[in-house]
This record gives sequence, C-alpha cells and structure tokens, in this order.
Amino acid sequence: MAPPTPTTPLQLYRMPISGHCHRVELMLSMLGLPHELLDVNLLQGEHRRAEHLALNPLGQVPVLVDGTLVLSDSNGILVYLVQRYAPGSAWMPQDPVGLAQLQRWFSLAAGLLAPGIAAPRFAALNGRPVSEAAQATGKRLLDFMEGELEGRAWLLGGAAPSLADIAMVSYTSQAHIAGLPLAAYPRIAAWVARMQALPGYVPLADQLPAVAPVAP
Ligand SMILES: N[C@@H](CCC(=O)N[C@@H](CS)C(=O)NCC(=O)O)C(=O)O
Repeated sequence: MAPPTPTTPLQLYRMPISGHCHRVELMLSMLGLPHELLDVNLLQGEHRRAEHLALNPLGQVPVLVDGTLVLSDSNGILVYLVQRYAPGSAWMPQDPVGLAQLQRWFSLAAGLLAPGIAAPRFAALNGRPVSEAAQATGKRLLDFMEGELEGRAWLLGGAAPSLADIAMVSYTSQAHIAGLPLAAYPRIAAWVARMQALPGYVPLADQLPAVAPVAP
C-alpha cells in the first residue's frame, strides 16, 4: 500500500538560523512533502507568547503541525515524518543494530552537538566571544565523526543517507562559524558536500533575523 500524502501542507514553526529546525526542513524538502515555514523570532521572545506555548509548552522550536497533530522535538519529528510518509525507506533502519546506532546519533545531535557547535556558532553570529570550553566539546565531537566516516559515505554506513545524517548535518555544516573549520576534517567536509548535493537540500541560514527597532 502506498504511504499517505498530506492533504494539507504541513506547517513548520521554526527560526531560520536554528539547526534543530533546519534538520526538519531538510527532511520535509527531501521527502517532497508540501509544507509551509512559519517564522518564530526567538530574539523577540515570540516563543514565549501564549500562541506558541499552546503548541509547545516548553517554548521551543521546531514545532510541526500535520492536520490536528502537533509535534515538538526535532529528532522525534524526523522519526514521525519517515515512519508516516516514507515507511520502510533507507532513511530509518529497522534492524536492532541499525536502530541503536541511529539512536546514538540522535543522542549526539541532542547532546554534544548543542554545546559543542550550536552554542559557539550562535555566540559568533551574535558577535559574542566563543568559549574555548565549547570549542573543545565541538572538537571532541568532530574528531569522533571524522573517525566514524573512515571508509563510509554516510554516518550509518550503507549506500544511502539516513536520519543520522539529517540530524547531524545542519550545525556541522557551519562549524566554521563556531571557529572549527572543516578543513581540519576532510572526511566530514566531504560528507557535508555529499549531503548538500542531495536532491532537496536547502541551506541553513547564517545570519540572524533583523530585529525590529524597540520603541523608545
Ligand atoms: N530538543 C529540542 C531542542 C530544540 C531547541 O533547543 N530549540 C531552540 C532553538 S535552536 C529553542 O527553541 N530555544 C528556546 C528556548 O529553549 O527557550 C529539539 O530537538 O527540538
């Protein structure tokens, strides 16, 4: 039986510079799912407004709305999109070992990636100094990834990319902004280029949204 197609466009509440949001946007785009992007400006506190808290009481983006279904958490949303709209595809392994390895990358995408690359990148985008401790965390992660990519095109191995690649690529593609240039990591740089060459790849923003002037 063919997987369902959405009857109305999926809605992604996101902030364009957020890699957490970008990984969901990537999956929507690569699966060819109709969707609309709704910007939530965190710098202006829009994630703390009642309308957004009604969608996600944690006050975070991304949030995906699919009809009456409202989902938060980027990695959870990735799992939903594949299981609902591309079940049985290479995006998500089904065997016990493959699933365990995917979960490991999800944990890294929710773990070391945030303090190690996302946080120093965000500091740099804001013109703030980048902490050496954060960079050391980012370096630990990149060293690990470089090792994992030895002899592999994709993070889980195999012939096709998976959700592990989707979860990791957004922030990693802008590690240079965090002061961690990928020139030092040739396998990661080649992997990012492979991801960026996939049909449906959309770039992650690298500029903060303009902040509306505050009334005096
Ligand atoms: N575990 C969440 C984390 C999402 C997250 O940290 N979102 C940030 C933007 S990148 C956010 O909304 N921060 C606002 C806040 O926590 O107050 C996910 O993977 O979706």
